[in-house]
Amino acid sequence: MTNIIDAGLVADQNAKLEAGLQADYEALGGMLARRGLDIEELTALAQTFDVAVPSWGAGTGGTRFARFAGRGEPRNVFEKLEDCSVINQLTRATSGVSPHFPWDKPSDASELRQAADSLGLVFDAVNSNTFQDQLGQEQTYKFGSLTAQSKEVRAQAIAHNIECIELGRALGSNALTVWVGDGANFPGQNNLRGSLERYLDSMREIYAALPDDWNVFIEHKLFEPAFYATVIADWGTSFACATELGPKAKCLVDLGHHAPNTNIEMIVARLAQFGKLGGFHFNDSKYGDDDLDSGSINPFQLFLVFNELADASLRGGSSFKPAYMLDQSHNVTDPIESLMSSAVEVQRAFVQSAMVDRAELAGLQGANDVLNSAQLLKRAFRTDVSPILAMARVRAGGAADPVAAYRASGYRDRVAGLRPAKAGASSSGIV
Ligand code: AOS
Ligand code: ZN
Ligand code: ZN
Repeated sequence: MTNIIDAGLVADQNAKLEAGLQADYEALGGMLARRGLDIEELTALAQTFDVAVPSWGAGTGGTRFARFAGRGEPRNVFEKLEDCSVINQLTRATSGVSPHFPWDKPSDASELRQAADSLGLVFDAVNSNTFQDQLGQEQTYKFGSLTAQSKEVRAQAIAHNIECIELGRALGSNALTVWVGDGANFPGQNNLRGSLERYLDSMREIYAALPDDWNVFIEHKLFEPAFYATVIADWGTSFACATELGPKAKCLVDLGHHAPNTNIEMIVARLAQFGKLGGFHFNDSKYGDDDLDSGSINPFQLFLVFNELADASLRGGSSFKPAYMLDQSHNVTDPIESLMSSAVEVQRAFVQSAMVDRAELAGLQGANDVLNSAQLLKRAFRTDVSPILAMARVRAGGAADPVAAYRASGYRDRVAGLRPAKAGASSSGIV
């Protein structure tokens, strides 16, 4: 595997932090032992964690008002892969890349797969894009895609999704994520039931093109760009459609796609209970689909989501394997730094949730000991597992402090020289 960041530099950076890390790790280990937890088991568990990085996240996002380009942004999918590889090299927790078509459409899929492979990366779920028009495209998605009134528009959107499956297949992926912004901006614009009927008809054709070992993930979102009525607005609609379509169709939960204060962990529990939890787009939000860095606003919510996942995996065993992806938009930070930090935050919630003694929790719940049930969760959430995460990275060849190592490497300056700034609009205004 090609290391983009010099391995010697990472080792030097780690050496500077080694004594402190060791001391913190031992102190934490002692504290956990008094709770009956083995720090080595938790570190080994942390090393199993993997969350895919969205290819579009490597560039600076934007809002509907403006996009302020970052330095050295990747200009094509190969450069996106290089950035993703830096993220994985330093965090050792992001071996997958989730590509978006046609933004990342390769002229030669095997060359792209080879490039990913040489960087130690694999392709995760592929994403279709029928929420914007591409240059030279015959039909417009202005009035919808898979749910459009026009048969020709729907046919084009279906064909695009099928092409995504074919590309994904050549890249070694095994899932297609479908998010459509289709819906209405005005009451009366669409027949609400008719739109969903057309969605299902279109999705049936896409579903029929799935290889045997593939899944299709239905991603719901409350609003935007349809501000009055989005066709796939909530988990109920997503669940109903996934159920209609069949076993390969599952629901994808993007943490930013709910009304404020929605109990997302309960949605996760419901979908897991009925075998329809396909995966996640992790991010954080304060108001709407803000696409802020994971864990930056509401880390307790992230922890509670993982608490449900821990429960589901205990019940479901190894067959319970939802796909983890980040889906963020970075407007004011270096995307590589944000994605590394987010991967670590999601991994943190994963490890913290493993520290909850589930038998003890069940006992407290059974005894209606409400206060101690809540405290049990809080105790895990309040425990700073940073030394475990750092140790897991170091042992796997990553960086004790990924952002510090990244800055010390001068990677951004280097690529800024090689990749001239790209003027104009975002490749992804919507994330
Ligand atoms: C849109 O809001 C969704 O989060 C999608 O996942 C979207 O396709 C992706 O973020 C790329 O723009
Ligand atoms: Zn998303
Ligand atoms: Zn979104």
